[in-house]
Amino acid sequence: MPDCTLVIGNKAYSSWSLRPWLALKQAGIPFQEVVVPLRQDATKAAILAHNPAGKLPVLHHGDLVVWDSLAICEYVAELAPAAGLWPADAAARAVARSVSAEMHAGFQDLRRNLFMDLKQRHRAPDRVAAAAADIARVEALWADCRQRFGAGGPFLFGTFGIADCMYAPVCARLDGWGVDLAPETRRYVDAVLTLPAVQAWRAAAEAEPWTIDYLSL
Ligand SMILES: N[C@@H](CCC(=O)N[C@@H](CS)C(=O)NCC(=O)O)C(=O)O
Repeated sequence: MPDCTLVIGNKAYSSWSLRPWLALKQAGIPFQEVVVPLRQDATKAAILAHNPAGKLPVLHHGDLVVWDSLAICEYVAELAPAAGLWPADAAARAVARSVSAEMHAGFQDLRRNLFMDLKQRHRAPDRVAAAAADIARVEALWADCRQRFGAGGPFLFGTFGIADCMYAPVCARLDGWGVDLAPETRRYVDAVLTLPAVQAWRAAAEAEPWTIDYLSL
């Protein structure tokens, strides 16, 4: 297999980067990683050197360039079909794709107010309130997936998959901002956050030298 390199933003803040990184790790595909620190003078030029679309993450696999978190996750699923990153059942797979796309395209209030910050925990009831409708939708969505498709394990569709990659940063946000959660939501959040790969990402994030104060931006 040609060399695989995933270019990502700082692990403490780059929620989009966590998603395909987790897919690669869970699929057992070896890859190099390059971290481009966000919000520095050289950031834009550094990203453009890796991805003409100007965003991270981007995957380089030999000569192939794949950008956008969900497109990379899809590619990883094709590289490693045995990893079962999409459910085998067509109906479950269609719902898994729907919930992944909903995350990819939506939840702006949650993303804007409860940004991912793995360097510190925040308490801001006003921000949680501003994201309340998105949080309610996420909890309902997860409960529905777990109830209909989750019998085979602790994840949205039982075993770990791309839908879980897409929501892993949401788990970190809900946990990091101290959001009150239904017990079943808490169980799912804990299942994701205690995955060894997620813990490894968090440890690397905590060790990063860069700090961004998003509250003051
Ligand atoms: N829809 C894109 C979003 C990517 C994105 O917004 N990435 C941020 C980092 S988390 C970025 O590249 N920011 C740098 C910039 O916009 O200059 C994806 O899913 O990959």
